[in-house]
Amino acid sequence: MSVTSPERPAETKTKRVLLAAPRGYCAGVDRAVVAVEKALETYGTPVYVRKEIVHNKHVVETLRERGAIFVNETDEVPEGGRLVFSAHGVSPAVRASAEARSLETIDATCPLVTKVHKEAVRFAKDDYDILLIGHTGHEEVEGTAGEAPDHVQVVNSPDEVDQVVVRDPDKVVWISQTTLSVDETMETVRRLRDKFPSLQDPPSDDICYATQNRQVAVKKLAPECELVIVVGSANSSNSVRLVEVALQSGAAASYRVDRMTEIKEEWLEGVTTVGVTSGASVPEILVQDVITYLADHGFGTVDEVRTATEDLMFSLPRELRAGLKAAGEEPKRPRREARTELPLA
Ligand code: 0O3
Ligand code: SF4
Repeated sequence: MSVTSPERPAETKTKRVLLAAPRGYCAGVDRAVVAVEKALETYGTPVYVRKEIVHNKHVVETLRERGAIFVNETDEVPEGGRLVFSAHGVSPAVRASAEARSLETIDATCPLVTKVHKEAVRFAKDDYDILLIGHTGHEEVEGTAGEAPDHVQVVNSPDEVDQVVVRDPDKVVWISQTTLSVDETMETVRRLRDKFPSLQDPPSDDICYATQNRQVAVKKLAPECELVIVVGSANSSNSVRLVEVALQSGAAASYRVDRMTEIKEEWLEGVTTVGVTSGASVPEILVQDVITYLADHGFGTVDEVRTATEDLMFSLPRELRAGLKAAGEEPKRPRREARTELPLA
């Protein structure tokens, strides 16, 4: 005897978005972007910016439209011109060349990057071999290494540890770029310590709070997602790391997009849960565009996955505060982004 069960519609799962929090702008990026905006408002054009103020296409394009002129080096700025140093920091050699051209500089280096510079200076003074974990060619690494070029060597990844040679294995310290993968960095440190048991740790975490918080949030949501979309530019180290973290934490797929228009419809095929986050240099509006796109494609439910709350805010660069005061302006400022944690209904 055969029993036929009545036809039942296939179970339909609700398509949803898990939205990471914290995500997007950190305190150092907020300060740097506001610094350029305020410099333009206070002094008018031209305001030159060395390198991208932060590694985000949209931010750079927007500031360029407002009159900022982005240059690669100080020698592209006319003598006596006004130059903003990017959030990633600069080496003493760059400062010296700006001074030699009598440039009016505004230093938008994130204070947490400056902290790492100071560590490099201090350990070099004590004649340590300094192993800087970071990516060769990244502006932050160039700036930090430039503080003590005779003492610093860059270690790009755990696999590079085998090649590291130091003068005295009992006088070695590691420091790092602020925007690395925490897990990969710890693996590099583990291998370094196997090789140099007396390896000294930096006085405090060099991978900053914002980088860590964004990775923790992605780790939490990724196991539930078939897809994680990370908003951020290709040259943004911390954004690229978020894709890696999502994949390592269980997301079936993860892609980085600069903006909503880069999302491919085929990514959504068979997907029920999409995770969304953004790097520390990414304006919230770009994330909201992604949320709107997903809602238009049936992902109307948005649940926030919050793992930390951030309220850190840095004061504007000293030179700019002085300039604002001289111009009779209040140097205090609101945070640039009034953050919307969830899309407006
Ligand atoms: O260092 P990274 O490439 O991640 O730079 P972003 O994307 O501009 O993010 C801000 C980080 C920063 C300015 C240095 O820590
Ligand atoms: Fe500063 Fe961290 Fe933001 Fe870099 S990611 S600008 S170190 S707060």
